[in-house]
Amino acid sequence: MSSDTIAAIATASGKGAIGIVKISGSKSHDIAKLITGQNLSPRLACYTPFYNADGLTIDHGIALFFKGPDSYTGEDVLELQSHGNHVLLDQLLEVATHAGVRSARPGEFTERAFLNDKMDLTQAEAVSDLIQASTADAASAAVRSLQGEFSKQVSDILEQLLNCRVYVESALDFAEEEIDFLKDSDLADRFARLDSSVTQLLARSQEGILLRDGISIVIAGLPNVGKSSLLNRLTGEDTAIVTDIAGTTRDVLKEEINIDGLPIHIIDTAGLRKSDDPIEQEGMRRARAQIDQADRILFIVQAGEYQHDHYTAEDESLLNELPSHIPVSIVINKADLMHDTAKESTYQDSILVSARTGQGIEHLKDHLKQCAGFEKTPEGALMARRRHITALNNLQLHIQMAHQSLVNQSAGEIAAEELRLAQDQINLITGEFTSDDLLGEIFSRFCIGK
Ligand SMILES: Nc1nc2c(ncn2[C@@H]2O[C@H](COP(=O)(O)OP(=O)(O)OP(=O)(O)O)[C@@H](O)[C@H]2O)c(=O)[nH]1
Ligand SMILES: [Mg+2]
Repeated sequence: MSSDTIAAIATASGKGAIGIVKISGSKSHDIAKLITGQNLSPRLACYTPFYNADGLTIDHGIALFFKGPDSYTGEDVLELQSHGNHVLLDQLLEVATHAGVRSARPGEFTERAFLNDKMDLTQAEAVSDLIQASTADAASAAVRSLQGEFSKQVSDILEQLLNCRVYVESALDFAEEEIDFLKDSDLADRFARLDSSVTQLLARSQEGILLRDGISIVIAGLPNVGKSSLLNRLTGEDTAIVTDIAGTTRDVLKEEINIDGLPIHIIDTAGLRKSDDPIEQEGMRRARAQIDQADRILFIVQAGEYQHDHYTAEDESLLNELPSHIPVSIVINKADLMHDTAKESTYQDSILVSARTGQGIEHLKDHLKQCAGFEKTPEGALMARRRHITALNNLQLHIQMAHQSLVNQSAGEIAAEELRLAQDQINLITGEFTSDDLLGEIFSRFCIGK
């Protein structure tokens, strides 16, 4: 348990009805006495005057004392609810500081909760994800993980894995019977179940990550093809300037929409063409910088009146210049200008829309969802981190290798080793083997006071 006591303002900065100061550590009870003038009973809300460091009453509010280990951090915790004014809150903090309490680092309360076994690492990370969640779906996924659903799935996988390990290792102890024993169909079932549990957890976690991070889409193409009009149509707002003058957009415009809970960061850029205008050149440089970082490029071309004249030679050469590692969706805009006969023909690899009339926009949204691999799992998304996905993928590989070495080579020793490596991956997720550096990195991304 940490020896020093920490304090922070837990509410967002600015003025509000209520502001909260949180203190955790062995000095919490003494600080409560200094600030309220009384000995607080645990878990009893106490309406009391608050005194500053000079002993003057600065406010009346609620003080709550939690005796460790029955608290958020597992230590003695004091929560002071005053009016939400930082001048007041700062004075409350000052009393604590004078008594030798130091300011908490970002995420330090939750870090202590983790170190004192109040929650595991995935739950601690879910706290931060819940605070940051920008959609209701992302928040639900974070709550599921915070309530331990992710951890429960992981421990279920661990149990199954241990089962397989015991089975394989005990087979090794009976070397003569090894081959038959390891080829037992019951063992194959166990491996299959384990594999499918990992697959299911991966799907739910990937959905959670998508709900939190979304995907970023850059709208690119020649000038005047309707990129900004498409941005406006997708967001339903009149954000970008649209004119019939080629080279209207110069700045990079960023907007966010969500499609069935999937956040999509849409970036409108300057049309790409040869130009001597230094402002337009800078716009194009910025456009290309955005393109390089996108998850996907929406390459817009203008519909020709007839089917065969959609792509100009300029479109083609621009398309060939795009970075090859970023996936591209070709969107043919201005469908309303097309001849009826051309509309009837379908274009396999491209999406036909009209930013003006809204035609094809729903189809485009479905396409984006599909490209992102966004599928709602029946059990619900679980908030997770990319490192969890990496660990789960590695875990699955080790399990598959173990199974193969049993089936193909009857190599029990190798299988046992693979299963041991698989277990290391689980320990990485739960935080059992996590290095201090990684812990520092994880908690530093929290807000102060949590
Ligand atoms: N008929 C029709 N006109 C459109 C459509 N989309 C855009 N336009 C028109 O095409 C012209 C150019 O539209 P913008 O959205 O400014 O095109 P842009 O690609 O952003 O152009 P730059 O910013 O110059 O690169 C405007 O006159 C729009 O009204 C569409 O779906 N149908
Ligand atoms: Mg534009």
